[in-house]
Amino acid sequence: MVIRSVELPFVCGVKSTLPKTGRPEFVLAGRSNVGKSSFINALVERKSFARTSSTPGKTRTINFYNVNDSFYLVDLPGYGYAKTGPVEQEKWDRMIRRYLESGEDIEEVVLLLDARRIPNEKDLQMFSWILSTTGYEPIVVITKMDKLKRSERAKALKEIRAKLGASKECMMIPFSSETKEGRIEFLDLVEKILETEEAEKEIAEKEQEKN
Ligand SMILES: Nc1nc2c(ncn2[C@@H]2O[C@H](COP(=O)(O)OP(=O)(O)OP(=O)(O)O)[C@@H](O)[C@H]2O)c(=O)[nH]1
Ligand SMILES: [Mg+2]
Repeated sequence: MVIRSVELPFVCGVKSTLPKTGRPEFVLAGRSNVGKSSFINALVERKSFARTSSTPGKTRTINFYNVNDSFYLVDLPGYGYAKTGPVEQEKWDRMIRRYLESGEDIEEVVLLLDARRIPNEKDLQMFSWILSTTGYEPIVVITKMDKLKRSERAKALKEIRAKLGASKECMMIPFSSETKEGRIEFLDLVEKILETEEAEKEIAEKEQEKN
């Protein structure tokens, strides 16, 4: 997929009304500092389009990135970061839940996990919450793969999959925003999903014409 354009038309705070984008949305969920915003930058090949930081808690709004006028990448604030205190954290968690539960255009939820860490309680909760809310396992993206030695890769991926209790079919993409590993794979997957979506729409429209 060639990235022709990227825009950030909607930025939502805790109390904002969520936009109706009318395009398939790919939502990025994950712990603070896991690399959600960096993932977006790597995908669209813009060094700092989405703001990133080495201190957790950088993204504090829901940001809707319009890519090619064809789909959205949605950057969420990270969960599990409580520097601002439990009250603020609870507000964010509620905002994220509200969006994930009611977002009509959500096509896929992508759960990002750090290659160097065994998923914690929050990650496991998120995984099973996504499964029960959407009916599907999320696409799992394993970030910061560049931090692992070659010899550690297979073991790390296996351990994460086991801890999640993910099915064999659950997509797990090793990724690095440094080396761009996994970029093409993820974009190809998005393309395939969009094509399937298009084909299904056409079939539905033809069926409707018949009736
Ligand atoms: N080496 C390496 N560092 C990464 C990678 N992805 C992100 N980082 C670094 O990790 C830190 C956090 O990245 P962000 O993209 O801001 O993380 P985030 O998930 O958006 O964080 P919040 O907005 O706080 O939820 C930054 O210092 C990034 O440079 C990666 O693939 N490899
Ligand atoms: Mg961020």
